[in-house]
Amino acid sequence: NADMRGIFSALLVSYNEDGSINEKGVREIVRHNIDNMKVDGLYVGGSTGENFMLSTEEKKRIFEIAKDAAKNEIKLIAQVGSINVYESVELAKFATELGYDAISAVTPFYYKFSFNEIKDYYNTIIDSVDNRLIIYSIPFLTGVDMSVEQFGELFENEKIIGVKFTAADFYLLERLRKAYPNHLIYAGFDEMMLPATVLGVDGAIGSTFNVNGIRARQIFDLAKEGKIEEAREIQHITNDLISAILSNGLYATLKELLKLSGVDAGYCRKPMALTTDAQVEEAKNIFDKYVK
Ligand code: NGF
Repeated sequence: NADMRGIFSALLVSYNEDGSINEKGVREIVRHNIDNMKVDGLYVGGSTGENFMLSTEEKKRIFEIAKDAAKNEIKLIAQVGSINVYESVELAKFATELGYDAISAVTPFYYKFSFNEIKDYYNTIIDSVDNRLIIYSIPFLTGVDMSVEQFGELFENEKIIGVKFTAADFYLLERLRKAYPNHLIYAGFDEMMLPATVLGVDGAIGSTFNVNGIRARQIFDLAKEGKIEEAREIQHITNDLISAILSNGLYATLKELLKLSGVDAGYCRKPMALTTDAQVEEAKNIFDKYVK
């Protein structure tokens, strides 16, 4: 599974003001990530794509557009997780037929599912397709925390090849790295990429790589080479950028920054609000300072 290592942008999706998908915009975001951010791959249908607010048909359409625009130039991961596991299976089959290199699924959320139910969810999804699966663990949004041993139980299924680790628990990250040296671990918090890389992650999946992909790769490569001080300098600039983005509204600001780079990134989808004039103004300042 070494082919899946590297820097993956969590794909932003361009929506029109009425919430419909802006296909031209999505294509431009995909190309910007490939041509200008030089990413190794895209994570399609994640939190960053505002995926959990979409219909099944819309999710499929985004998988299709991303695949078509990426033209086999990079690796593609399709996030198919949903608390409707039947939808997840349908999406897993769809993405696999499109040629996605792997699928991923968020831990089922909202209800307090038992670990055995979570395990059954993952096995049901991946056993329905001839593909590989990456667990999407994001406890601060899902409330689902899993132990080293529970990850091991999921990894007993050979088609479950790794985890996207969006957590600040570096003790757990280190324990996972030691216990499962041959599974893929992706760092999920861009602002903590350097410590995660020092602990040996295989790659990173992040929203801010849509605008900061070049610096993200520098941090990753420098850390792998042991050039920690140089990597830290770039992480400092990156985190100045990320904290400015977070203060101004994460996805809305990323979209404004893309627009300033000439990419038709559109709007967020309800219930997320449309961008205010003040947010647009602040995005210009952020762009001039860190992105231009
Ligand atoms: O946006 C979130 C959740 N997390 C992303 C990333 O882990 C999510 C992270 O890049 C993702 O990959 C996806 O599913 O789309 C952060 O946005 C970033 O580190 C800033 O905090 O809040």
